[in-house]
Amino acid sequence: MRPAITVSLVPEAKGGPFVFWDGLSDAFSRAAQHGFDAVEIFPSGADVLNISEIRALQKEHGLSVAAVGTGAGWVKHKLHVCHPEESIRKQARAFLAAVIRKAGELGAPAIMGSMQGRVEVGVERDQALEWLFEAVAEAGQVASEAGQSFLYEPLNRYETNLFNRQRDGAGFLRERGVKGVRILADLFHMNIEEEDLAATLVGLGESLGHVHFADSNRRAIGFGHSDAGVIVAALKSMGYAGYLSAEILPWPDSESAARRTMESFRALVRS
Ligand code: LER
Ligand code: MN
Repeated sequence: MRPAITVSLVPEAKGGPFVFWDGLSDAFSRAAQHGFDAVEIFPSGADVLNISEIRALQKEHGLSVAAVGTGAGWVKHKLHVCHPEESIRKQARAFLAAVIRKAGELGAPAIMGSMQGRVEVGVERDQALEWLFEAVAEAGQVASEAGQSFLYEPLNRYETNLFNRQRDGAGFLRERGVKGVRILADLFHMNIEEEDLAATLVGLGESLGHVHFADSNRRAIGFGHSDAGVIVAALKSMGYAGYLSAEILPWPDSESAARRTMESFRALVRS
C-alpha cells in the first residue's frame, strides 16, 4: 500500500475534503516533504492539466499521480451522467473522457464520485441506472484504451441515491458486465453506510482499485473514531497494493492533516 495526498485546483470546491489548495508546485513539494508517494489531483477540468508541467514535478519530487478526480464537472459546471437532459449527460461523459485521457498520460486512473449524480425528481430509477451503466461502460472503455482502470466511487446517502454501499456498486458493475472499472472505497462514506468496513473491503476483492483514507469525521486517520487498525489489517489480508489517499478536510490545517496521515500510515501499514 502506498500513501497519497489530495490537492484541489478548484476554488469553487472550498470547504471540500482536500488537503492542499495552493497549486501543484506547492502540493508536490509538501507531499514529498511529508513522505507521501503520490498526489491525487482535483482539477477544474482536463484543460488545466498541463502534462509536461506535472511530469516535471513528478520527476523533481520523485512522486506519482495517484488518481485524478472529476468532481468539478458537477461542482463547477453542474454536469452529471444521470441528468434528465440528454445534452447535459453527453457533456458530462465528454468531461469524464477528457480527464480519463489526460490522467492516462500521467499514469493515473480517473475517478467518478460526484459526477455520477443521482436519480432526479421525475426520472425512473431504472432509467437513471441505464444512464449510469452507459456512462461507466464508456468510461471503462476509454480508460482501457489509456492503459488504466476507471474508478467508480459509491457515495453516502446525502450525496447520491444511486448506490451507497460498496457491495451494491460492485454488484451493479458485475451484473451489467461492465469492463475496465474498479471500485473506489472511501472510508468516510463507508463509515456512514456499511455495517462492517473490514468485511466489506475483503468482499470487494480484486474489484477494489483505490481507497480514500479518511477517518469517521472526514479528518485525517487518527483524528476520528474509526478503527483504522482493523481496516488496514483487512486490506493487508486481501493483498491490496494500491493507494491509501488522504481525501480529507485540511483540519486543523493542511500541514497537521498531512502529518497525522503519515503518522497513522507508518504506524498501521509499515508496522
Ligand atoms: C469524492 O471522492 C467524494 O468522496 C465525494 O464525497 C465528493 O467530495
Ligand atoms: Mn472520496
